[in-house]
Amino acid sequence: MPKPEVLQLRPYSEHDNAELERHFELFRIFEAEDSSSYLAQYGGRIRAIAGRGDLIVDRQMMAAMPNLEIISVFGAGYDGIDVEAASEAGIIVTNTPDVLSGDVADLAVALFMGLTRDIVSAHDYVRSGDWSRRGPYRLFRRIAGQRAGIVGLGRIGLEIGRRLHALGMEISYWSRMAKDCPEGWNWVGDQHQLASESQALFVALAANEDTYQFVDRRMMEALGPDGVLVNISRAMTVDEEALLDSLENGKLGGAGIDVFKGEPNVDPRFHRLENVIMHPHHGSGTIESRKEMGELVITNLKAHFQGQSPLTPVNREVVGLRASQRAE
Ligand code: 8YV
Repeated sequence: MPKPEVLQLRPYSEHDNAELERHFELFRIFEAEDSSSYLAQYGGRIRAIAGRGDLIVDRQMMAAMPNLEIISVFGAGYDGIDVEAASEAGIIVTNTPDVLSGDVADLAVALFMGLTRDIVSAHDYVRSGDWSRRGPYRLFRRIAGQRAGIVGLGRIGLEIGRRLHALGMEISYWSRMAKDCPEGWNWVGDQHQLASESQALFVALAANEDTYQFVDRRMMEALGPDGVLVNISRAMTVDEEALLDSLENGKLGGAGIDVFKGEPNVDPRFHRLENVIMHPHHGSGTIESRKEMGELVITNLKAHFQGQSPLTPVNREVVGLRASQRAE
């Protein structure tokens, strides 16, 4: 049996690359000098894409692959994919949710604790010898009893809340509608009100056109000079210009940031700030998460080509449609 043809947008881990190769005929577009002519040459053969959430697959690109059936995304986020265009063309889109939620939530909490207990500067204080020269370090605010606000209570937001609750924090959240969540968590339907009632705000939104710069200057100022903002979602969910202004002029106390506009290039204004902890978009960056993400990317593709439904579709309706067409 010939292997289904898969367009690979970027290399994966060695293990995942080998697994992909075992099951599919790979077209590694990232090795091509000119991707448009590569697509013009091979687009007609491609039946699937192995991608990543932030890598663009737009309407035009899909049109260059008339036999495309499925886009399998490595990542929970799929903001690079035009899902509407995919659905219109009957193309299934899958992602890798759940397997990384705990690890991303761990990082959110680590960034928060790193900020509130000043881990980076305190570490330098010891290492530089300042401790013996200048005496005891400054005092912090206790974490237990603080009010946490979670913006977006999806899978990752829920895991963040569970961890913060275990630390003794009060949990409130914003989402369009109240969600099924642990008892005692408080739904706040107005994001600005949530910010004004919170001491720490955790952004766990899915990135799409509705959430573009959802966390605005007003929210940052409502959070205030003693408040901290943590973003482990996507840079576009936060107004980065407003964030930098607010951190520079002290209207916002601090920020823990895993995601940046234009990453891996980071606005140099971030480099000069003392009240931030930064991380290189690595919330899912554990061996375990990445392994399970890779497995899920491949399992989704394999299931589809074996005539089954993929495990984690984003546009479920297309899967249903395809299944009913197969049954006819
Ligand atoms: C990246 C992520 O996919 O899951 C997401 O949405 O942003 C990450 O897990 C990962 O960093 C690979 O680049």
